[in-house]
Amino acid sequence: MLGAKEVLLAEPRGFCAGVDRAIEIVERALAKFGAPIYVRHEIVHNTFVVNDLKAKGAIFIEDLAEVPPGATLVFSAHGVSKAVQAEAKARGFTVFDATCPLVTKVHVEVAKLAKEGYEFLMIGHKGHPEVEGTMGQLSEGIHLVEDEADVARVQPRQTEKLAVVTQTTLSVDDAAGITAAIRARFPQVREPKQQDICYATQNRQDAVKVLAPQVDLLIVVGSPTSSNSNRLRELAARLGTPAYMVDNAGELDEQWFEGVARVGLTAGASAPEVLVNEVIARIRQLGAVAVRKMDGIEETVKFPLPKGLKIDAATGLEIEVRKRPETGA
Ligand code: 0K2
Ligand code: SF4
Repeated sequence: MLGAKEVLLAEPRGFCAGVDRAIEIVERALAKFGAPIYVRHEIVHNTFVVNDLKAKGAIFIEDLAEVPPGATLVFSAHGVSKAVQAEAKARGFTVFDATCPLVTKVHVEVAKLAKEGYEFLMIGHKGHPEVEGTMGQLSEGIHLVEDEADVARVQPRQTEKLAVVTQTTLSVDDAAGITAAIRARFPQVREPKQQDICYATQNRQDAVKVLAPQVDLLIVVGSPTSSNSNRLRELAARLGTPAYMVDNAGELDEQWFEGVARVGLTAGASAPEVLVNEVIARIRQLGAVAVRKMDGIEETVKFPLPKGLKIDAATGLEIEVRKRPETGA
């Protein structure tokens, strides 16, 4: 017994609509076409999810050169560049695109504004697959800025038509600071009508802002590669609450709980609830006697599956999505 008395669960936490959809696309592709199904990059950045799908017959690759002719290929939730799309098409794979529709929305905006002559500053983390996918919508004219120092350095070719886009899973506060620096240097810059940081990222960070001051310790369930999960841990630490991110319950360290009365618990958008439950069970072993859910907003967002993977649960038959006949009414 190390003193942890109560666990407070963040609300909302865990899977978002884009992650739900991406995993379901791989599972349905496996059910429809059989193993193996090739997936470009981890479908979402979670070790448990990836291992579970591997066991069911998914093969995760980074380079399309590893995919054999005639294969079925799924693009991860983070999206891909135009070059990757073109290569998959040229090689004739059956492709299902699990890019989150909120990432695709950013791709569409980039393509539309580029046609109008815009150049872009993209706020994001270098090397992240979503950044590679969004920047790869254009062959030139999109510049990555990771922080305010990059904003001071960047040299767009022109500043008349300059737009900001961002990765969807950034720290809301950091992105606001970087955007303010961009605005100060390029006052005429065009900002997204609705910010590109998605509802799930925003909601999970808002919940941590409420939760962190009420607890002595915050645990985030998430994998090291998950941008949005890292941002949750970082946010709690910035608010002065000791915070750790764990991939599973086995990574919890007893020493963290010494003298701790209240433990906050949340999960990144790619972390399944089963791992949260295992963490709760372990914290109970360490002395927690109660688990309480915070109040928080309920998320109802749901994204449709791609054509060709919609199956009626009752009949097991594929649902054909038909356009309503023109009635002239
Ligand atoms: O937070 P990340 O962008 O690194 O991605 P995941 O941890 O896989 O979460 C799902 C978000 C995918 C796209 O936005
Ligand atoms: Fe989509 Fe946001 Fe989830 Fe990423 S974190 S998959 S952008 S809903």
